[in-house]
Amino acid sequence: MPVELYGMSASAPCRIVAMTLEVLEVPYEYKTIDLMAGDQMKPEYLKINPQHNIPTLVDGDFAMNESRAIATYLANAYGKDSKLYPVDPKVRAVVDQRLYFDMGVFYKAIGDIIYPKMFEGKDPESGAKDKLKEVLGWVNDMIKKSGYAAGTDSLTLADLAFIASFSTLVETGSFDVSGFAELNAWFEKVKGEIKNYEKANGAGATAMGQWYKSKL
Ligand SMILES: N[C@@H](CCC(=O)N[C@@H](CS)C(=O)NCC(=O)O)C(=O)O
Repeated sequence: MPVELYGMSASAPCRIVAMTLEVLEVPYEYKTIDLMAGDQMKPEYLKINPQHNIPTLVDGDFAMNESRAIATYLANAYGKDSKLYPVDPKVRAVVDQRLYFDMGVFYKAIGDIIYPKMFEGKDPESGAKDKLKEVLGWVNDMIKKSGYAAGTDSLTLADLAFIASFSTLVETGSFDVSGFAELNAWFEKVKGEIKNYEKANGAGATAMGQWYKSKL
């Protein structure tokens, strides 16, 4: 039975998981959970994810949420020799650092720019743009070292998490990212290294961008 990914393509966390499945070439079935329709609160979904968020992964009798933890599970379970989640403790630690940073800092700073408008019809709080600029500078510096997010010589889960976040920001057009040269070069390069990029991330990021723009 193929693994099942419950989610929505507009959701950046869901796109991290979809890209991981594509890069690892794991067959999967995409089960759409439409947040606008309230699918996440249905009893059958709450059984597999009482936290009622997306994504959720179901692999046989095993179910879990939290996108970046799902990505590391998939790499451990299906990509044992893959460079996507390196086994060297220090290299893996840097990948993990990037994943936590993506959730708590990078995507957070992006959300602080786009979510107030999308969900509350408000402008971002003062200081949010300066914070995002600082965070983008850090991300640019991380990438500068080797052209990949974790300083490796090839794609890792850190790149998948960062591209889900960054593509969302770019598609909203809510922030001028042109000053971050290495980040933009990385974005163009890495898109071409992710199998079925458009299906797994590009289309969903565009949808998120259109949704944001519809609220302006
Ligand atoms: N840290 C979580 C965040 C998941 C998340 O916030 N998902 C949002 C959509 S992007 C959601 O499901 N919201 C609906 C809800 O929480 O009920 C992850 O990375 O998986």
